[in-house]
Amino acid sequence: MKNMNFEDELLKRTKDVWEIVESFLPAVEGHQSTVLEAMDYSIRAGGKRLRPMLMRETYCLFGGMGKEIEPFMAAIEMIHTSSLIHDDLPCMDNDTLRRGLPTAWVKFGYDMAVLAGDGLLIYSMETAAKALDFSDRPDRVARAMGILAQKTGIFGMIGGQTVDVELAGKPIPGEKLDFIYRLKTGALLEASMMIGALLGGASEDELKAVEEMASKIGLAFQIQDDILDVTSNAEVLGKPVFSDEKNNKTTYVTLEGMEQAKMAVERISAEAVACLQKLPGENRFLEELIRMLVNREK
Ligand code: GRG
Repeated sequence: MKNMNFEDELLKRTKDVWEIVESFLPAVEGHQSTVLEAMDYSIRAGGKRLRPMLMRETYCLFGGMGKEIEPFMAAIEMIHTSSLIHDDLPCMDNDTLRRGLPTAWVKFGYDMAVLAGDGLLIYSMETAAKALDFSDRPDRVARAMGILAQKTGIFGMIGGQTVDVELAGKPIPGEKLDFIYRLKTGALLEASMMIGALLGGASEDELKAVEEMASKIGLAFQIQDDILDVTSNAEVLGKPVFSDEKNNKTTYVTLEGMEQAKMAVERISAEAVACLQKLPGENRFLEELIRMLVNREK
């Protein structure tokens, strides 16, 4: 990152990442075009594209230079978008605005939104498998697909969401909240960075270190999300504020208070940057990205 203005570079890399993701989207056509349209609408709606960006930056950190990362970048954004579609459903957070647009269920109906979430989720696996066409290490691609599935499923994001939904309206002890955050938000960030590291050629010890760093980023990211739900506004966030209060959710802010929450974000993100600095290689953009993620305003 030579003489880089971080904001400009972030814009440029976000555009590059989006072009890669977009190149893997299925055409909206055929008898099932309604569900394809709902998938397409939700993924094109915007968003920061953080997960594929973190994946690519971690891949570069370990010296990765090929194209086998690209299907995985698209896959992780598909999974993330599928989780947002389902998270907004009336049976979950019942939200009507996402990424500044009507949510998928508002636009396409409850039935099509469920199917669009399912469709994106499984199309992500079909997409990730395309990495075999670009790689001479099928063993790594197979392992990366395993990580992707595990961190998405009941031992990852879906597991965390289960506990989150079950405990809505009930008091949650700190360690359970920690479990929810590590899984529902942290797991996909872990998958993103671990897959980048694995395909980039990281050793087993390095892979573990990356998982730990990403887990910290996930925790700080979710606490910041809780903070923004109270302090920001719908125009900036592109989604409703006070969604947690509406759904009687215990969050880090309701449990520990705003000041403690802000201090936790600072502390945990500094720990994540320290983890990054212990890894071999240098990626100043990634370091700045981690700082930006947790200090973000949307
Ligand atoms: C898809 C089968 C299936 C299940 C989904 C609903 C669910 C299970 C999980 C919800 C996970 C969730 C939405 C966690 C919150 C994570 C979070 C803080 C999301 C916001 O991420 P950003 O800020 O969003 O990166 P953008 O819009 O920028 O991409």
